[in-house]
Amino acid sequence: MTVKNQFEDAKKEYERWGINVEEVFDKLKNVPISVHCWQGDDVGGFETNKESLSGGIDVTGNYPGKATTPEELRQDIEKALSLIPGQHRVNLHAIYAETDGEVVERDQLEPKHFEKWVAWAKQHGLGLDFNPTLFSHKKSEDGLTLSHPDPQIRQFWIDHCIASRRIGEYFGRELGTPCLTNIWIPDGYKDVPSDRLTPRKRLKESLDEIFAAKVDEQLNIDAVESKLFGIGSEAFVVGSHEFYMNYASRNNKLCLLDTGHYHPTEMVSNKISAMLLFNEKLALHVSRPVRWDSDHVVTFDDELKEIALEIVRNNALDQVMIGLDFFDASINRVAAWTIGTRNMIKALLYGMLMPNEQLKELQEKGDFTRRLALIEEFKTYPFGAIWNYYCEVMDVPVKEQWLEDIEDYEKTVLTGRSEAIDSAV
Ligand code: RNT
Ligand code: ZN
Repeated sequence: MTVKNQFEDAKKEYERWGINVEEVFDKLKNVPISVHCWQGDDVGGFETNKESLSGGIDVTGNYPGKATTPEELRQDIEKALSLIPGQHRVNLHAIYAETDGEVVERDQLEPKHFEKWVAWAKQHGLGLDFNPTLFSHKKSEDGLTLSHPDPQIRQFWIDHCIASRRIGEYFGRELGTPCLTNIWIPDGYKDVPSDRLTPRKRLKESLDEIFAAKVDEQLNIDAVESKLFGIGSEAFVVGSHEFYMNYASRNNKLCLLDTGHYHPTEMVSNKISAMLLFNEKLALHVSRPVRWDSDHVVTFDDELKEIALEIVRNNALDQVMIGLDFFDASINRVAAWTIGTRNMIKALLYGMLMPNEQLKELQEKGDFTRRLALIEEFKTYPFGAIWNYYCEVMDVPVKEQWLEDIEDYEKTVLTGRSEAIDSAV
């Protein structure tokens, strides 16, 4: 049976529940996922005076073929995007600036340092998102940035964040789609603090200064990302969830929820509806924590499906800006992007193929037996046949066929890269 025949049979089963699969495809095609560039080079970046990764995050593994230049990184992203159905966005960090070998301090970064990224994004019809980088730097060596007691260090990071918002504005203007510029800082303490209020007060003041700089809100959307703990900030993180949730709502900024930044049994899927009632928009970093904020590649697991369901059944596709955030250097990095991004899209499709209206009614009526029964039965509906056909009509490889492309790419492109490094040593 062809992919199409399997699809036709499967479609009938969903149609019995009033689910219009073609309409679902049209909807899904228009959902952009913001694909993080940093999976491609282990959050390295291309700074001339590059420091090693710090800020309480870590990448493990040394799979060969890592991108070491912007050209290689773009080539790898292109490869991954060619295997992912739909039109998406790319999420950059300030450390991915291209300064032609010149040392440009982060507070001095300008739109011109991202011209090549913009030209590339235009060429491929991609939107760009952005992040100031407040880690992997001498001025964040002690794990403090915007909440630092030293006003000069604070100012440096404030200026970097303002410069970043202007770069975001430039992306928005050039690409005709607003850029989400997300601020995440590592600030915190390894051990029990003797004062939690003062650093939080300083962070609040720093953010006020950053957002006081005028940037066109039509072109750049500001977000703030909280965290629970990091490596070296196990006891206290200044920018906690409550801190940013309040800050964002008071200041009309977006709250960004990273799925790895909560207690292990605390689920982001359960937060989405609550956030949407009080905010026009919400941003996500979809990741996969394994025992800690480990940033594993996103898999098609229950929580991913639940997140997708919450977005879909609440008609919130226009309100939730979906971004990914994982970095695994123990497997082929292009495959990591492909697996994680395809899973995110697959989960949205899964959510769209549930009889959501009927399930809501059952709950309202108090019929919890049917609610549970249907949710469980739909888990083995022929979802795979619909997904495969979606990939086919979107002109990307069906099922595991994409692996061949990656294996070929590894042989012809990535392996050559590691050899080049080896022979240089
Ligand atoms: C760190 C945050 C943050 C980073 C990226 C690189 O815990 O999740 O979003 O992963 O900015
Ligand atoms: Zn994140």
